Amino acid sequence: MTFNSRLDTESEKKLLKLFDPNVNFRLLYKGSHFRFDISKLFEICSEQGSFILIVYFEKYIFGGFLKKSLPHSNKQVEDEDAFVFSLRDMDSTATRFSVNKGYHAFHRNNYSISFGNCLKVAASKGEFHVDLCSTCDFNCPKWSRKKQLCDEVELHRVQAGDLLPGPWRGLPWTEANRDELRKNLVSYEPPIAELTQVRVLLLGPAGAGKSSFIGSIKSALYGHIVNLPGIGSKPDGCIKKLKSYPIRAEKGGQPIALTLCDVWDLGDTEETGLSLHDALAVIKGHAPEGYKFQSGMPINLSSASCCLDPELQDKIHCVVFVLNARDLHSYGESLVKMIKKLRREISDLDVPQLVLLSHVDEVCHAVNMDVRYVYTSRIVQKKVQEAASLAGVPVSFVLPVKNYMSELTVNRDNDILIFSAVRQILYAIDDTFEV
Ligand SMILES: Nc1nc2c(ncn2[C@@H]2O[C@H](COP(=O)(O)OP(=O)(O)OP(=O)(O)O)[C@@H](O)[C@H]2O)c(=O)[nH]1
Ligand SMILES: [Mg+2]
Repeated sequence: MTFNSRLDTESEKKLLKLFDPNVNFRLLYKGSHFRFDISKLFEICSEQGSFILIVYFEKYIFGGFLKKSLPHSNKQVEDEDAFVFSLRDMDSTATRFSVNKGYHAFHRNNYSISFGNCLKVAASKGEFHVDLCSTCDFNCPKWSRKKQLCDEVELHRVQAGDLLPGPWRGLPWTEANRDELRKNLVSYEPPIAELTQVRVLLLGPAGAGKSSFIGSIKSALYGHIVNLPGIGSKPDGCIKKLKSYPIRAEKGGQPIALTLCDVWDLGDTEETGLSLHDALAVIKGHAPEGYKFQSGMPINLSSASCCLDPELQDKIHCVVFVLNARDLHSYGESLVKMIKKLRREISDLDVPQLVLLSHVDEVCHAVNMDVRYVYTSRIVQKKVQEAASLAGVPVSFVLPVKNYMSELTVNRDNDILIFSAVRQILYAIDDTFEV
């Protein structure tokens, strides 16, 4: 029988921040599921390794962490790593109070469990009552509640998380690498003399992060966050026309040799969003800048605004499928079919194709805390494999990124991840022209 934690994602993230990035929680016991039977808690949770006990009130969460296991029998446990914590609905972070040296961190008997004298949960007649006291055994939380009935009690194992012993792709997270990647992008020269610019088209479902990626490249280059209009505005606000974004090294400066092109999203069904016909027209360079796409109205190539015989510089030189790591599993069959059809057609045009996997910060807690874990994360690795199989490309063609979104400032490591994705795109273009 399964049961879900009462802990919402935001609160879980806040609690996880109390720990090393490489841990996660696994729910073992939920009071309401077991009729608040404490003997069941002991039966299920004893000797299961490090754990947190969480006590829920309407607007507060309290709890304690023990690095050692919950003991099988009644006894006291010494644990220098133990702490108690609190989190209120409106708090931006959870607060942790470490055990003071020399005090017993934990104690259990048949009817109760206690973190020092600070937090005690006692069972009586199918209910759990909680005592919270301000004592000196745990670094002085200002707590005071006596025999208060709580809404829920949960015990979660705190277990080794999802980081691999070493990265599955190497990327130096240094200032020097950031500068080098930036310099190489800014001084990039297209592989053949005929081209002054390479044009990269971003294709993907709504909300995948296409516009955000363009904003992120600009942000990393300018050194401050650039929010493009239309980012995240759903559903009608999304861009429905062909829009090219020349990239500049500095705000207002000369464009570098890279232009990114944004279009209408690939729809969930055959009838919605950018059609195969229109996508190919853009890639072949027939669609004029600003062309407005409409459902059921394919681009008329013989219209005056269309370019029947485009030059190489008007065409797309690399297609990047942007997919959202969080939504991969829910992409519909017709979207997947569309991507595969597009892939086949684009391959016939000898245009390189890559997959940009965005939102990786939302699938892995460690990456959310620190983007440098991106290539050590087992979860991201799995998502990259899923994206590769969805799009039918080798795993090495999938580039995980975390776009800038709610941040106010850029940071070195995220710049490195964004720049390194751009570097792979430029390599793919160079390699294609070389053969
Ligand atoms: N956490 C997180 N959020 C992201 C990331 N990339 C984009 N977002 C958010 O996802 C939402 C959609 O991003 P957009 O860039 O507008 O997506 P889009 O592909 O341009 O979507 P349409 O224009 O509607 O097709 C926005 O709220 C972004 O802030 C990412 O890497 N991580
Ligand atoms: Mg967009």
